[in-house]
Amino acid sequence: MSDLVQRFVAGDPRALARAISLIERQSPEASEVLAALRSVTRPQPRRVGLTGAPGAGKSTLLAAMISSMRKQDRTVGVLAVDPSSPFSGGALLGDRLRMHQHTLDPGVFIRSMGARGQLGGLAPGAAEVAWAMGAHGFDEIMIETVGTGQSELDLSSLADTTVLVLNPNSGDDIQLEKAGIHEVADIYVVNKADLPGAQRLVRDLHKMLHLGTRTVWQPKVVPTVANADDGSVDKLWDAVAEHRAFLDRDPEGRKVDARKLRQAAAELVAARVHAWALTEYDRDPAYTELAARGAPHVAAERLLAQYGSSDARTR
Ligand SMILES: Nc1nc2c(ncn2[C@@H]2O[C@H](COP(=O)(O)OP(=O)(O)OP(=O)(O)O)[C@@H](O)[C@H]2O)c(=O)[nH]1
Ligand SMILES: [Mg+2]
Repeated sequence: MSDLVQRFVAGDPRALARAISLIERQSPEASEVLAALRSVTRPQPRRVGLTGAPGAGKSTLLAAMISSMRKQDRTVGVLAVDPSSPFSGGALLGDRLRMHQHTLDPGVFIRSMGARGQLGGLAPGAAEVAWAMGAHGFDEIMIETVGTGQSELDLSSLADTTVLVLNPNSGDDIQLEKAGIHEVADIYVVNKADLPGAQRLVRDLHKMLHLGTRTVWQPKVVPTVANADDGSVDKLWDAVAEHRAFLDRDPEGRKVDARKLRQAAAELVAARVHAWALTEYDRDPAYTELAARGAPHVAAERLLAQYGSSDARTR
């Protein structure tokens, strides 16, 4: 076993930080370390993902959720993914995290990642980083990301329980109409419930969710005031616990997991075809000419037909 793996398994936080850096740099050593860890570490803890519009209160909520776990002596690993930032690193987003009270607590590990220009989705490597935190032995893994449409989908394939953070009177009703949003969240939080309009949004959400097609898990709606100690955050943890019990108990719950996996797999395929199409464009000027003549869809059809032949994929 390499020295790094040994220190990682012994619980050295610097070994975790080092492993994460290797993953972020997509270093070949990262795959070796991850493979070695897979055989020696305990089963992964469940993950909670928080998403929502900028300023919805995700970080404030996260900090309050961490406090609530720390009172029970549970350790927490946090991954904050900012799809709008090309930067990664430990401290960069730290100021924005509103988690100062946790940064000196050895029972809490906080890491930020940028997204490096992936179509609005999560950073490549985010899944491995979350896994590495779980392997390191934290009791809870929490992931925060700003909602961009794509990032919610990515998050729902990364998290076991996806929490969508909404606010009263913030145009979220329009946001709710967006395709896909209905499907991805397991829990809807109406944060800033101290502001007017909260009850209305809670009611609208209940209406919307009952009209929804989802029959397997009936999503919860939880009002919270993240910056007040009013017990609402504990209610959110109760909802998370209910969802986890559902995942454990209900064989139908597996369908939800299968849906998430299917989503993740489809995105991987899309990313690969996208990369392939770009190299094909470079290789054959005919595609660029087609696109320049205002016929990118024709170029797309040809590319897809081309992709269907196996020699194209291995080229
Ligand atoms: N009134 C009220 N304000 C809140 C509540 N929760 C958070 N805030 C405030 O909302 C602002 C944004 O909170 P953040 O936690 O930074 O929001 P965020 O969703 O993490 O923001 P980004 O990471 O920038 O997307 C801060 O000024 C918080 O103090 C709440 O329940 N009620
Ligand atoms: Mg934040």
